[in-house]
Amino acid sequence: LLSIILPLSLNAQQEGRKPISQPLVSHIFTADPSAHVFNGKIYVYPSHDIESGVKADADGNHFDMKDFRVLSMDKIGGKVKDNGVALSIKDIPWAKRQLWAPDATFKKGTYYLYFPVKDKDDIFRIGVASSKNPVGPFKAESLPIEGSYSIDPAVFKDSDGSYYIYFGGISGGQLQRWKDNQYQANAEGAKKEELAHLPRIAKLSHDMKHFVEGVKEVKIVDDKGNLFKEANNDKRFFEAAWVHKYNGKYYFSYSTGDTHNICYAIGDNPYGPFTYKGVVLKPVQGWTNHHSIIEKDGKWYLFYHDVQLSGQTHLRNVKVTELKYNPDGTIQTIDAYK
Ligand code: FUB
Repeated sequence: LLSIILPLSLNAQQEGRKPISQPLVSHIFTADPSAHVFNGKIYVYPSHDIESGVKADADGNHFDMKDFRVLSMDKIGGKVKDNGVALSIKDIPWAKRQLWAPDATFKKGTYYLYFPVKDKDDIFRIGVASSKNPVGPFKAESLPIEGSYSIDPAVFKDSDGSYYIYFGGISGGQLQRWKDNQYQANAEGAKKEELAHLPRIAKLSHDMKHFVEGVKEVKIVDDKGNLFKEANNDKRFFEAAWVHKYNGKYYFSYSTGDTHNICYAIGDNPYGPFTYKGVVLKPVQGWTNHHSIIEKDGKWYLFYHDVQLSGQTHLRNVKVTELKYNPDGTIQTIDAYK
C-alpha cells in the first residue's frame, strides 16, 4: 500500500459521475471486502477503517485499524447486518498495530480468520484466529503463522479440498523486504527496469494454522510468458490478491496499487503461472482498490470499496455489483461510475 493523498487526477476522473452501487453500511467505515457464502448466507470480512489521528504517510501508517467486524446478508440487495466486534487487536498477543485486510474460510465445523498486522518489531506478519461461528468472536493464536509475512491474505479452497493462502503487498505492505523468504530490513522496491515483485502462495496444513511447504512466488506473465517489470505498473501485482475458480480455470485477481486497477490473470492450477487477461475494475474514488469475487445463486459478484461516504482515502465503504463473463471466460471490465 502506498497511500498518500488522493491524486487530483483520480478525483477529476470520477467528478460528476454517479456510483453504480451504494455502500453496504454507512454507520462505520469498511474496506477490503473478502466475501464468502457459508450455509447459503453471504458473509463479508472487511477491514474496519477508523480515524485514529495518525498522520498520512507513504507507508500507510494512517490506516490504523484496531478490530474486525463481520457483515452478513441473506442475499445480494438484502438487509446487511453488522455483527459487532469479531476480533480486536488487544486480543492478539503478538500484535502491535494496523490490522489490515483479512480473509476467512471454513473447514470441518470451524471458521478461520486470517489477518495481517504489524508485530512488536513493526514487521507485518499474518495471523490466524478461529471460531465456531462465522461472525466470531474469533480466538487468535498466540503467534503469527510461522514463515508468514507482508499483508492481504486470501484463502482459496480448491475442489479437491486443499486450502491455499495467497498474500503480499508492496510498499507499505513490506513485500519488497522479503527475498527468498528472508527479511532484509533496508531492501528497496524494484526499479523500473527490474522484474516486479510477485505475490506469494503457501498450502495450508490440515489444522489450517501452518504452512505445509516453503512460501513460493506466484508468477503473473504476459501472453508471451514473460514476467512483468516494475515499469509495467498498470499490470504488475501490487496488493489485494484473490483467487476464484470458473469453468475449471483459476482466476488470480489483484490490485495494481499506484495505477489503481483490479486486474486478473488466468491459470491451470493454484500455483500458476497466471496469464494476464485484463482489468476487472477500473480505479475507484480513493487511492486503494481492493476486492473479492464470489458466486451466489448462479450469478457472480464483485465486492469492492470506494470513499463515497468520506471523500478520504483511509475511510472507505464496501460495495457490491454484479460481475459478468464473456463466452470465452474473460471478465467484462467494471466501471464503478456512470
Ligand atoms: O486496508 C489497508 C490496506 O489498504 C490493505 O491491506 C490494502 O490492500 C489496501 O486496500
